[in-house]
Amino acid sequence: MRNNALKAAFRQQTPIVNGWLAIPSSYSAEITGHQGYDCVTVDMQHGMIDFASAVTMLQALSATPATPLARVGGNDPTQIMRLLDAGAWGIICPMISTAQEAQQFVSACRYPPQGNRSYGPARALLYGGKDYPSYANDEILTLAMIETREGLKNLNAILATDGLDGVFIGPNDLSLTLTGSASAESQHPEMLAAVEQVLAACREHHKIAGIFCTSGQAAAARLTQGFHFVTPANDVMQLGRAGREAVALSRGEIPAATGSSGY
Ligand code: 3PY
Ligand code: MG
Repeated sequence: MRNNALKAAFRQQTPIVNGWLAIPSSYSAEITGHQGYDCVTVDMQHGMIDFASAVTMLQALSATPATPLARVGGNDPTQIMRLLDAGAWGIICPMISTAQEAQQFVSACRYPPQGNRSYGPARALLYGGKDYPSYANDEILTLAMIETREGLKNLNAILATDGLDGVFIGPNDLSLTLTGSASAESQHPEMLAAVEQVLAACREHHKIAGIFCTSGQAAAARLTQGFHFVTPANDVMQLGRAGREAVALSRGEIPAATGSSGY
């Protein structure tokens, strides 16, 4: 049995730092997995990653200390099933706006009787061991993304979903819907209130509060604020930033400031 270290970390109130991969490369995944992240997410929503690449990335991650996760493109039971079969130890599902959607998401991650995941654990058996089917329902992490006005309105009902481990704020989408402009570190009063609302609701329901951030500094501030699960930018943002900095330093210039969405 392979315990999900992220669930244990949450029980012990240890912060979880999550890497985020949008570049379809097993080599990038392997490098990222060795940098000290608690977990690394393969992004099938906005990343350039197809299923074949995701499998090689999950394979690469499973040779590192990081727990492999995937963000799916949508609340699609078939994609969720295939990524779990491929060895993802948790799923982040975007755009969850109602309790019914949260229930559908969690069901797709759980074998009967708790859910309706079809049986065929394939690579999950190689990563988790032969007894995977008997413990997968307890160990697979489920995080619903809160990034719509409706999701915020239904937050308590979403968090009450049995088997849901927590929520993950998509700050670009949430600020887009609340304020009309996408910004991962928005200081708009409505966005600040929304973030506090999510934190308070997670405390009340004893569930994980996660959020995407644009940098390590921003992630540190979110942990201080009370989040348990932070993503300090993705591989594209980090590569772009490192490149800009190298060029600017080479030319003796000051590195350009990053945009509001972090890219
Ligand atoms: C958002 O900020 O909306 C996200 O989905 C982060 O990846
Ligand atoms: Mg989003």
